[in-house]
Amino acid sequence: MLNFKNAKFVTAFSASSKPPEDRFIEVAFAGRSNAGKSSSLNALTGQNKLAKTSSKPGRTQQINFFGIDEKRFLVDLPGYGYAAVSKTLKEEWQGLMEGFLRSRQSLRGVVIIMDIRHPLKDNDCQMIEWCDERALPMHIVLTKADKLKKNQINKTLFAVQKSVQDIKTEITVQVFSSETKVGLPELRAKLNTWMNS
Ligand SMILES: Nc1nc2c(ncn2[C@@H]2O[C@H](COP(=O)(O)OP(=O)(O)O)[C@@H](O)[C@H]2O)c(=O)[nH]1
Ligand SMILES: [Mg+2]
Repeated sequence: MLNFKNAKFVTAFSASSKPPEDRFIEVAFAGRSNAGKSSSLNALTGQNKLAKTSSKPGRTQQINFFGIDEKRFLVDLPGYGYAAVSKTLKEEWQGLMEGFLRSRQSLRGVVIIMDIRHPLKDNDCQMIEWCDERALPMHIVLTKADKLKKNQINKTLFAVQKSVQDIKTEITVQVFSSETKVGLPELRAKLNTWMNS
């Protein structure tokens, strides 16, 4: 079992710098701004300040690498879909993310974080398309489940599963909450499977 509590920041790169060596094992975390990506990375690693959480969306403008051991890395992709940023900045993010997702050989899978109250927005579907085009496995994490009642949670889970059922590439869906930690063992198990194979 991987010890995610060992995770520490290693490096970052942006549109204007070079990515780190592409010869290890990586899982990327993607999601709309404010979906709860930083909080889920913090919950996963048991570190409250690993990935900055913020109620102000659109902050993370670079790709951050957190090392779990010498050859395994969690990759925090920039949040997308934040309306108040300029078109140029949006295009820059899009280019950075698309380039990374399409070409990165080290990637074993992509975790797509979605607010369970607002799943499968346009940008989420774009992510799924890029991953599907190169058969990169995906895991959708429906977070902030603590905000909904059980029947609403199940309804959304089934609806999202149904929406992605025709996708040929491996794609799984789970419920999560960084507040209550529901779904944390399931997320850990997924990452263990991806990063140990
Ligand atoms: N109730 C609840 N709030 C959450 C959860 N995850 C994140 N949040 C809140 O949602 C906001 C955005 O979270 P953050 O992790 O910074 O989102 P990011 O932009 O995707 O990295 C913050 O105010 C968090 O406290 C969750 O599981 N439950
Ligand atoms: Mg964040």
